This record gives sequence, C-alpha cells and structure tokens, in this order.
Amino acid sequence: MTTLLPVFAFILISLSWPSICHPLDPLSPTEINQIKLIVHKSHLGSIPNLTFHFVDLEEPEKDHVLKWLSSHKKDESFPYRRARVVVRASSKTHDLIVDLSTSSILCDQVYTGHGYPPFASEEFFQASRLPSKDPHFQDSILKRGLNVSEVTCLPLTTGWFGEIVTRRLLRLSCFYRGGTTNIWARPISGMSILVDVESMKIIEFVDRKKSLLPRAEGSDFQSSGQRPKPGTCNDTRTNATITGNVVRWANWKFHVAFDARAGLIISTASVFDAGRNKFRHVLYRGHVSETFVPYMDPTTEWYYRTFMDVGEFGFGHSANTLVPLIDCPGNAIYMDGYLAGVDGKAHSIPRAICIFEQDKGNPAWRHTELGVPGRVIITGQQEINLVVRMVSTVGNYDYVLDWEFQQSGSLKVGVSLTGVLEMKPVPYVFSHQITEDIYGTLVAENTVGNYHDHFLTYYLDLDVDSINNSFMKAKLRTKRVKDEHFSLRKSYWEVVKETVKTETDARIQLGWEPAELLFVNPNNRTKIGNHVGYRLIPSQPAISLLADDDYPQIRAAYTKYQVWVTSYNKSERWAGGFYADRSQGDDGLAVWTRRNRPIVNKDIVLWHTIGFHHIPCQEDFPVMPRIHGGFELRPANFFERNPLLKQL
Ligand SMILES: *[C@@H]1O[C@H](CO)[C@@H](O)[C@H](O)[C@H]1NC(C)=O
Ligand SMILES: *[C@@H]1O[C@H](CO)[C@@H](O)[C@H](O)[C@H]1NC(C)=O
Ligand SMILES: *[C@@H]1O[C@H](CO)[C@@H](O)[C@H](O)[C@H]1NC(C)=O
Ligand SMILES: *[C@@H]1O[C@H](CO)[C@@H](O)[C@H](O)[C@H]1NC(C)=O
Ligand SMILES: *[C@@H]1O[C@H](CO)[C@@H](O)[C@H](O)[C@H]1NC(C)=O
Ligand SMILES: *[C@@H]1O[C@H](CO)[C@@H](O)[C@H](O)[C@H]1NC(C)=O
Ligand SMILES: *[C@@H]1O[C@H](CO)[C@@H](O)[C@H](O)[C@H]1NC(C)=O
Ligand SMILES: [Cu+2]
Repeated sequence: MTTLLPVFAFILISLSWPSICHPLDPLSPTEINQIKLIVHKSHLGSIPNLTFHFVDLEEPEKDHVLKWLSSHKKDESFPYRRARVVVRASSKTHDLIVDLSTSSILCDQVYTGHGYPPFASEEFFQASRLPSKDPHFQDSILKRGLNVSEVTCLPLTTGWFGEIVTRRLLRLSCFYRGGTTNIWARPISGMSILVDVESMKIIEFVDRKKSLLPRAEGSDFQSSGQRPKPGTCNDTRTNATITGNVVRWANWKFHVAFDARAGLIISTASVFDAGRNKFRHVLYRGHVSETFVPYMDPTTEWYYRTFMDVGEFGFGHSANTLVPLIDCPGNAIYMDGYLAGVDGKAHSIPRAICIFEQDKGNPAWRHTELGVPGRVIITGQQEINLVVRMVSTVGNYDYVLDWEFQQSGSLKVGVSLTGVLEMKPVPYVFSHQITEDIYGTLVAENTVGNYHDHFLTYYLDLDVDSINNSFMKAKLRTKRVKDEHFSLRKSYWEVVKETVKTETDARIQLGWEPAELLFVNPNNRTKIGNHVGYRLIPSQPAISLLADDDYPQIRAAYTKYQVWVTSYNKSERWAGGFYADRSQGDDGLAVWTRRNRPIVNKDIVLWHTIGFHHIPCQEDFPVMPRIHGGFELRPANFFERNPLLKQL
C-alpha cells in the first residue's frame, strides 16, 4: 500500500496539471505536492529523515520569458516549468532542479560549501519544545522558583564566529509568561541552550546564575480601540483587474508572486505611456533579497544575535494571514500563498497578500495661478495609488512590506517595522542607577531594549524600456563664478553626469555627495533628446557600523554600501549568499562584484539597502508603533511630460 499509493496519486496529479498562466507564477499546491512525489520516487526517497528546506520556482531564462510575453498566443503555455528544491538527507544538502513537465530530477548536486539551507518551521517548533522535557532545564527553572509550564522557549539562529562548522545549530532563548502574552518582556537570562538540529537534541546546557525577571504587570499590549468609522471601509472596491497573478490597474500592469524566501515578488512591471500608446518596461523583477539584524551586545547570551532572516528562514515562511481593518483597508483584494512544509507537502497561507487602492487625501499635483488677468485658476487632482502588501513576522518583529504603484509612473517601496523589542533583564529601575555598559536603553523597570540594526536589501532588476541600461550619477557640484562682470552671484551648482563603468565603481555610500542616481536606457531618448530613465530616491542613509573583520560583517559584507549595481546573472539574487545560515561570507554581492564586470549598456541589476539603526525608546515598549522606511523609483525623462495630465 505504501508503495502503490504515491504512484497512483502521481498519475492523478499529472493528468490534472493545469496549463501555466505566466512563467513566473509561483508553484501551485498541486505542483508542490508533485515535487514531493518526484523527490520521494528518486534515490533520495529511500533515505530516512529526508527534510525539505527550499522549494521554489526555478526561474526560467529571462530572454525566454520576455519573448513569450511579447509574442505568445492565448492558451499557449510556456515551454518548461522547473523548480529548485533543497533537501537534507543523511546530513547532506542536496540542491536539485526538478522538471515538472517530465516529472524528473534534472540535476542533483550535493552542496559542500559553507552555510546551510533555511530552517523549516517544523525544526523551529521541535527545537523549542526540547527544554520542557530536559531534566537539567526543569531543575534550573524550579531553582528559580518558576513553573515549567509557564515557560516558552524560542529558537534563534547562531551565526558564525570563526569556528569550524560541522553541524546545524540553534540556540534557545527562554521566557516566562506567568501573567503576560508579551513573552519578550520576560526573558529568563543566565542560561545557554544549544540544540543540534540534525539529531534534534540539546547538546549544551549552561546555567550561570539565577537572574532577575522583569514583572509581568504593564507588559501586555491591548488596542486602545481606535477603529475606522463603520461604513467607511466598504464604500469603494479596489478597481484592479487581476487575472491569475497579473494585475492591471490604472496605467500599470505587473505580476505578483508569493515566495517562501523573499515573500512578495513583483515582476514584469510596465507602465502605459499614452503618448507612445504602449506599455513600457520598468522593472523585470523586484523583491527583498536579504535582511541583516545585528544586535550591539557582545556578551555571552547576546553576541550571536546577528540574524539574516530571509536566508536563514524566509519572509514567505514567516508571512501572516492578513487581517482586514488591521493590516489592510476594507477595499482590499486578497491573494493566498503556498509553501512546502518540512515533509514537502503543500501548505497554504490564506490572504498572504493584499492589494488595495489608497487615497491618503493628497494632491497628486496642484497649482493656483494668479497671473492670468481677470481670473484665479486653481487646478489639480487627487492622488490615488495601488498598494500591494505582505506582512512577515520574524520572531519578535513584524515587517510590513509595501509596493505602491503611482499613476505618475513612480514605484514606492516601503517597509514598516512594528512588533516587540528583544529585551534583557537588568537590576536597574531608574536610568541614573546604571553604572555599567548595558548595550541598550532602559525602556521599563528592570528592562533594557538592546541596540540593534535592521537592514533590508532589495533586488531590483530594472529594465527601463528594454534590458540594456546604464547606471548614471548626476553629480551636483558647486561652481564659482569667476568673472565678476558676468554676474553678481559668486556661486551656483551644476550637474556633472557620469556613466558608471564597472561594478566596483557602482558601490555607493549615500549621503557623502549630492547626486541623482539613475538607470537610463542609452539606446533611447525622448523626442527632445534626453535619455529615458528612472531615478532612485533613497530615504535616510544607514550603513553597517560593524568593523570589517567582525564575523557578522564578513557574512553581511554587502551592508557597507546602500547601492550596488551588478551585471545580470539569474543565479545572483541573494545579497548575503544562498546558504545564509552559518555562512562565512564567500557568496553574495561583495564576492560577485570582485569580478568587477562592466555595466555600461548591459542588462544590469540595482541593489538597494534600507537601514534603521534602532536605539530603542520607551514608546517602543511594550509593543512598538510602526516606523517606516523606503525608497522611490521615479521616472526621469521617461515620459514626454507629466503623465497624470490629459494627453495632448
Ligand atoms: C531520524 O530522526 C529520528 C528522530 O528525529 C532519529 O532518532 C533518527 O536517528 C534519525 N535517523 C537518521 C538516519 O538520521
Ligand atoms: C503551573 O502552571 C500550570 C499552567 O499554567 C498550572 O496549571 C499549574 O497549577 C502551575 N503549577 C504550580 C505548581 O503553580
Ligand atoms: C463590508 O462587506 C462585508 C462583506 O462584503 C460585510 O460582511 C460587512 O458587513 C460590510 N461592512 C459594512 C460596514 O458595510
Ligand atoms: C476602473 O479602472 C478603469 C481602467 O483604469 C477605468 O476605465 C474606470 O473608469 C475605473 N472605474 C472606476 C469606477 O474608477
Ligand atoms: C544588449 O546589448 C548587448 C551588447 O552589450 C547586445 O548583444 C544585445 O543585443 C542587446 N540587447 C538588446 C535587447 O538590446
Ligand atoms: C525608443 O524610442 C522610440 C520613440 O522615441 C520608440 O518608438 C522606440 O520603441 C524606443 N525603443 C525601445 C527599444 O524602447
Ligand atoms: C553567474 O553567477 C554564478 C554565481 O556567482 C557564477 O558561478 C556563474 O559563473 C555566473 N555565470 C556567468 C555566465 O557569469
Ligand atoms: Cu528594531
């Protein structure tokens, strides 16, 4: 029975395999289950304890996708459909390419380099339950006068600190609920618990000392009940046409996908140009590539907290089911997401993505003209945007990821941070009592919110009007007026344009010199002769302040610059390397760009990091109000004139 059943199910699945709507569509639950069967039928199927760590669409060749999109007839499916699958079997990592149309494994490589694939949720879950069954742990909890059934332990990734890596590990951090749901406010410190994930056993347990436990009172969070007025939410419905994963709204057309690792992916975004009467390419693919969250506390129980959440776990794996009227407005349209579990079986995340029109009551443009005799002219129009949103909760933090499409042709990418701080107990009740380094802010009695950073790096494969683009700096330089007879002015600024030739020169630390950063199409100009382009407008600049030789910084070397531009290569998508868990910095942006490839008039990719240096404050306790960061990709000489206006 056990051997017959999969074969039978397999035939059913093959017969019902649906035709592909778009080559970049995420894997469907049927396809995920089909992959599970293909892997189990292969030689890997006989190895006990096979675990699935990564199951994703193997991105088809870009030129094939572009050709198919520009020429395909209705009902004609894309010629191939493949998945990249990473499994662990007998303590080995197998990196597979699975072909769905032939139900075969095209490639099976045992990965022997540094780093491990992402953890599966089930591994986190199993690890977190180990202490409650451990006699040493039970003993320590009892000695502290606490009740074991009120303890929650959570797994944290361990990073890499120069040691020889031989196994996958997690460290557990334990908390005492005892009267609060805000577990992060009540950490049980003085303990180190190390778990070997392969054998799923505690391999090291150190109890240093009985420590102080911050009180539960006042640490819970409840909504103050401010809600939108009833009736305001269903008034309008978002006026977007969604066919499969393709969204059409106002002058935009794009593809939305849910991905286990990156979370939300926007692909093949083009904007309609009424002047040219056609859709023009802007972005081939954009998504969060990696995050880096290092804590600034070098002590025993904190030093290793240097998380790379996207690569170690995945924003899609941590995606929430969105809650109407908390996460998204009443006019939102929802899309589900699908993931493979540790056993390879498909799971769904209902309402993983929401799409809604947003009217913040801003003018898109306006003008009052008093200079026309006899009348006052006031003109303008309201700004209405389309937002695509996902929310990922990685442990204590919640990341709200937004892509906002504007009718002006701008794309605004935003991320909001909310959730709960990672906190540490201290003997202090007043800040004036503090005499030692506490590596954070006293945010409540006996409670320190530790200093840390959040870096989110975006992969932005811009294709402005076609794949060949150049990266340009338009530098603003102060110019002295030399001839005093020419002008009474002594100075002004001029623009010095510079096409960046290679990858090394395209690494930029923002904020040092005023410059516009542009992706231009050197093969196309507006009617009056300017190069068509899109401009990156960053927000506040932040780069990693860690020393270059510090281990976490070696792993996340790319966080020393906020802007990188690379030559397109389908396999270069993860800024900190694909195998991020316990990585050693030998894959990723900083390594690829050592080749210093030319980037002029080529298919190039922009990488941009949004950074937050987080000095916690009391308002961040017990739960933090949303803080926002982001950037804008804005047309610059792309259209002939303001595209919001009636065409001439
Ligand atoms: C499979 O996992 C179980 C428990 O998770 C463990 O006891 C067993 O040793 C593992 N087998 C192999 C071959 O790794
Ligand atoms: C420990 O906590 C559990 C559940 O919270 C409760 O049922 C039990 O009575 C507690 N035990 C003691 C000794 O307080
Ligand atoms: C909004 O629409 C939902 C579903 O269509 C309905 O259940 C709800 O009562 C409506 N709310 C209001 C305030 O009209
Ligand atoms: C909905 O969008 C379409 C296409 O952009 C537009 O023609 C139509 O007027 C819109 N309808 C409403 C009610 O806004
Ligand atoms: C892009 O430029 C390369 C040379 O760098 C050329 O071979 C290729 O045909 C160009 N592609 C397009 C779509 O213009
Ligand atoms: C270049 O611009 C012209 C209009 O100025 C347009 O007709 C043409 O399609 C553009 N070429 C590309 C490759 O986008
Ligand atoms: C693409 O990138 C990978 C990883 O950096 C590299 O191994 C491979 O050689 C690159 N391919 C090309 C054609 O440059
Ligand atoms: Cu923070």
